Amino acid sequence: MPLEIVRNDITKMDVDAIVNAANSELHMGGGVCGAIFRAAGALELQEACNEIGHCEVGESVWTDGFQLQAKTIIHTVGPIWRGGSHDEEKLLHSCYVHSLETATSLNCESIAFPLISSGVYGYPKEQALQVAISAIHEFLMDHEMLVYLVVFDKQSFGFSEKLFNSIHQY
Ligand code: AR6
Repeated sequence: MPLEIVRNDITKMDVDAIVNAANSELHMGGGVCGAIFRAAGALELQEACNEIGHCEVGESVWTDGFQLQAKTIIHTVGPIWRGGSHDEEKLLHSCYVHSLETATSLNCESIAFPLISSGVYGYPKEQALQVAISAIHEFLMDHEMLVYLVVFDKQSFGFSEKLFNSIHQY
C-alpha cells in the first residue's frame, strides 16, 4: 500500500522529502517545525526560508533538507482551527495536495507528512487525520509515490489505529 501510517519523529524519516507544518512567515516555530529546524540546522534553514519570505495558507514552498536525511523540505501552512466553518477542511486538504504536487515536480519518490494543523493550530486530531488520509488517497489514485503519514503523539496514534480498524472491518 503506498500510504503508511507510522509513529515516529519525522526528522528521522529516510525519504526524499519531509513536510514541515510551517507558519506563513516561514519562521522557525515550535512543535514539528522546531524539531525540523533543529535537525536540519536552524541557521541555514532559516536563511533559505527568509529568501522565500512567505507562504499562503493551503500552499507550499520548498527548501533543501540541509543536514536531514531527506534531501528536500516542503513547507506547508495549515489553517488555524476556528470552529470549522472558516474553510479549515478545504485549506487543510489543499496543504496535502499542494505538497504532493510540489514533491511530484521535484521527482520525489517518497514523502513523509506530519499531521498538519493538529498541534499549535488546534485542528481536532481525529478530523485532521481524516482529511490527511482522504487527500493522500485521492492523490494516489493517479500518482505513484510512497507516502508516510507520521503520527507522533499517543492520541493521534490511537485515532489512526481506530480509523484503520474501522476501514478493515468494513
Ligand atoms: N515528528 C512528527 N510529528 C511531530 C513532531 C515530530 N518531531 N513534533 C510534533 N509533532 P504542530 P501545527 C506533531 O504544532 O498545528 C509551529 O510553531 C504534533 O504532535 O507542530 O500545524 C509552526 O511554526 C502534532 O500532531 O503544527 C506554526 O507556527 C503535529 O505534529 C505552528 O506551530 C502538528 O503540530 C503550526 O501548527
